[in-house]
Amino acid sequence: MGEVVIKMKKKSLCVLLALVCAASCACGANAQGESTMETKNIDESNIEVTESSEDLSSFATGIKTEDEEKTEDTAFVLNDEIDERCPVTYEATRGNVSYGEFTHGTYYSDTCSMERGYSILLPADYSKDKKYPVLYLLHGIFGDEYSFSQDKSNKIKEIVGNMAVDGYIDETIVVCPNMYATSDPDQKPGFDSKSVLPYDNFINDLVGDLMPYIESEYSVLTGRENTYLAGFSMGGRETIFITLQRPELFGYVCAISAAPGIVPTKDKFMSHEGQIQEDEMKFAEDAVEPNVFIVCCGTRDSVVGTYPKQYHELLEANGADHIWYEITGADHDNNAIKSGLFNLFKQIAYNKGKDQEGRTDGT
Ligand code: FER
Repeated sequence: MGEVVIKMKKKSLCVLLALVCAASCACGANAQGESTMETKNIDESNIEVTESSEDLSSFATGIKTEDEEKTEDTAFVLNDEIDERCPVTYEATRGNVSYGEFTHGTYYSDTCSMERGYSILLPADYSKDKKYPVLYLLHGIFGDEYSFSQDKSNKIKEIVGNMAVDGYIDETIVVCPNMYATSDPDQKPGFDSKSVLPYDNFINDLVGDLMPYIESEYSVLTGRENTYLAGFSMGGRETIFITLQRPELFGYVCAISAAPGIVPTKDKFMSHEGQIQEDEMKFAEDAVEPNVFIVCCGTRDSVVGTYPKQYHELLEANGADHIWYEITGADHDNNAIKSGLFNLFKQIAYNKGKDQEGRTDGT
C-alpha cells in the first residue's frame, strides 16, 4: 500500500496517515523525480498501459452471479477514505448499462485566435430537459482532445456510467480539451521552456473560451458545485495550477501524476522556470477553496517520479487543504488515471451527502 494522507476541509488537521510500505520506497524515482528505472519515451503512444489484473470477462454478459452481486455490494464503503484502486465493478463494462459515447466538436478560441477541438462524453440518455455537472479532463504532454477518448483502457466511460447508474454521482458530462493553447499553428509541444508555454496558457482558453462555449451549447449545471477539474501528468500540473489560480470555479478537483514545473526545478527532461514560486503554492487568503482537492500518483511512476509528492508537501507546508495518496505499484499509466477518477467521484458522492446506497432521498 502507498501513503495516504487525507486532510478533509473543516475537520481541522484531520490527518489520516496510513500505510507506508516498502513499495513507496521502491518507486523507482529519487527525490528529484529522476527515474531509476529504464527511461521511457514520453510519447504517449509509448507509455505503458497496465490493465487491471482482475479478470473482467465475467462481466461481459451482464448476468451477475451471486458472488458478483456480493462484490458489487461491497465494492466500496462510501466514506471520506481513499480506495487506492478503482474497484473492478466500476471499471467493468456491465451488460445492463448504456454508456455515453465520445463525440468531437470545435469552438472558437479568442485566446488562441483559432478554432479548436474538444471531445465530449455525453450520458447515453443526454437530454436538453436535464442539466448535468461537467468534468473538464486534461491530457498529458504531446496529447490532444483525442488522447482520452481514443484510449479504451482508461475506462472513463465505464467509471462515469457505472457510478452514475449506482447513484453515487449524477449523470456527468466529461469534456476533454486540447490543452496546447497556442495561437501559432506551427508551434509544437516539446521539452523546453518555450514549447511548454502554451500548456500554461490553457487556463485562459479554458476559462475565457471553452467553459463559456460548453455552458452555452450543452445543457450543463454551472457553478463550482457542478464543475469538476481533473488531469493526468502535464494535465495534472495544469490542474493544480488552474485550481490555485481560480479555486472559485472548481469545487471538485483531482491532479493525477502531475508533471514537474509548477515551481522551479530541473528533472531529467528539462529545466523548469516555474509557473509560481514554492511559497505561492497555496490558495489566496480569501479564496473559496475546493470542497475536494486530490493529488495522487503511482508509487512506481517512471516519468514524474516523486514530483506529485513534492507538490503535496508544498501544499501541506503552505496550508492548502488537499487529499494526498499513492497508488501502490502504479506507473505513469491508466491504473493511476482510473484510481484518480474513481476517488474523485467517490469524494463527490460523499461530499454531496449520498448515503451508502448512493442516494440522497432516503429511499
Ligand atoms: C517533465 C516531465 C514530464 C515535463 C512534462 C512531463 C514539461 C509530462 C509528462 C506527461 O504528460 O506524460 O519534465 O516537462
